[in-house]
Amino acid sequence: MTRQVVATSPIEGQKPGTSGLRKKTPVFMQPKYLENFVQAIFNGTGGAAGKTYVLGGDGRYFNDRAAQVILRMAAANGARKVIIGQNALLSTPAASNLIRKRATDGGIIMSASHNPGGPKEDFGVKFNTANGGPAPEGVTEAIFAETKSLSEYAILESADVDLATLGTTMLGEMEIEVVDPVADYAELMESIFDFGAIRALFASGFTLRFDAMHAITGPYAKAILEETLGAAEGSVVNAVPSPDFGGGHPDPNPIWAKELMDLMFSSEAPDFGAASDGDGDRNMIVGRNAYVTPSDSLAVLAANASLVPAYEGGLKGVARSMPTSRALDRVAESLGIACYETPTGWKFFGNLLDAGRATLCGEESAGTGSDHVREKDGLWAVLFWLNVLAVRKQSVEEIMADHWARFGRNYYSRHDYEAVDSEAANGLMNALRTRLPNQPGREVEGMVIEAADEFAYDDPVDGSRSEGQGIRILFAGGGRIVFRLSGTGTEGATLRVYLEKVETEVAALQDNPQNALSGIISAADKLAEIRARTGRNAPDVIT
Ligand code: G16
Repeated sequence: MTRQVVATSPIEGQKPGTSGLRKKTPVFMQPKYLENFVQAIFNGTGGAAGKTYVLGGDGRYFNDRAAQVILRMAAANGARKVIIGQNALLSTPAASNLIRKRATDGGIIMSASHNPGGPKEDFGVKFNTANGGPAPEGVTEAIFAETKSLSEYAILESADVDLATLGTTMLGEMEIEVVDPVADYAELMESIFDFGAIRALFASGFTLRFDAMHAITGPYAKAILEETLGAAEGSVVNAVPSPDFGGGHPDPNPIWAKELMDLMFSSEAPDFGAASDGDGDRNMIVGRNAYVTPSDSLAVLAANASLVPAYEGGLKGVARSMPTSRALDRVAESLGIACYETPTGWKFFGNLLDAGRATLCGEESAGTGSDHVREKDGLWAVLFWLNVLAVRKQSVEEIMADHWARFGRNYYSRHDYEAVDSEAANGLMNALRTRLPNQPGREVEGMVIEAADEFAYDDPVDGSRSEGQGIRILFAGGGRIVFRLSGTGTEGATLRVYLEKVETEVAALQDNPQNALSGIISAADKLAEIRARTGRNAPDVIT
């Protein structure tokens, strides 16, 4: 087993985005591409010598090969130990839990989340720090800086490590512990929720369909929902993770989880439907005839948190990403707790959670979580809903109607224009930016613009400032449009248009969101000249 120091040179474009480095798989598989980025992670975080890391991924194509490379590089860089999920599998929240529970120095997660996987699809690598959360911007900037000056990387020459067998082995001087990916996570869930109440719910005949979308949550959901909580066998579908997610797009939203949506709106619908994504941090909640938007789900969970054992003492505060609807703000107001508004990206919640300022966090992009880990957590959100349903003994539809009647409804939708020409997308954003000062007071589609700005965030804990986080147009009466370019796409630019309108009239609470938002939707096109600048007549994805 020899340690090799391989000469290399910087590779362009290794800048981590919203959540780590995501590229097309063939890009990641190019000679030295993965190696350069992994060496940059080690160099940018003070070296690997003597450190302990967690390693795992969502099982997508190249996950197994990348894991072997990362292990050999960690060993060659002097790491003390790597704790790795069996067969290099770990859901993102399970990885976050292990990083915290075992008090490690951080972890490397191999995933491109909800993006499709396969030889021609997407792959990704991200570094999480010792708190279990995605590296904050200061760290990702240091890693990026390393990618631009790298001249060599270190790797051990060795045979593949057996990752199928649980237990401890050595790779050179480094210890490798292969762990059951599910066990610690399942234990954590049991410490948070009222498993007795959920068990009783299933025993009473309550039915569920959980769509794991051929991705990582299959084994977790089978073990927890079916084997521990007593959901009928077969309630978890598409439960075997596959390297290309069964050829699908493992993004739990009404478009990509259409089969589940169709079922939930049919006469065969079970009581509750849910789905998670490629790496298990996103969730979709849908009741019988009732799709719950991620923003509404976050608000409902906050309003009902006292029904869950871990949160019955009250929430310290809540946080949402800026484009997430402001339904949460009204719940926070009624609870008399702070509601923080952060830029898009789970990494921005880390400081608030660590400082004990927030207990629950969430994003419109199907992410909800709490201070139990430092990632969003798909299955946790599903269990939270089940706990609430078990206690309230109402349907999802009834819970939503009740919530809107109490707090009003924030009609909400996101329109995505994918793989848009990057120049056109930047041109659209620049034009909006230039016109910002002239917007207040302007009338569009019968609505008056009250304020317009580009969101910047001053972290209240460490004082860091993040600029250029989305353009906001705020209308009198609570309507809002946000324009942002995605930081997770791997092809061209993805323009995200976030649309919101507040309704408090009881008679108008049950409308179709696209209908309720029609004025806001045409205002967005007028303000940003979407059709003219992108050449698109309609969004690719509406959530
Ligand atoms: C990642 C981040 C989320 C973010 C989402 C969308 O989610 O962790 O915080 O909201 O991307 O980001 P963007 O709008 O920049 O594409 P995931 O599930 O992909 O890790």
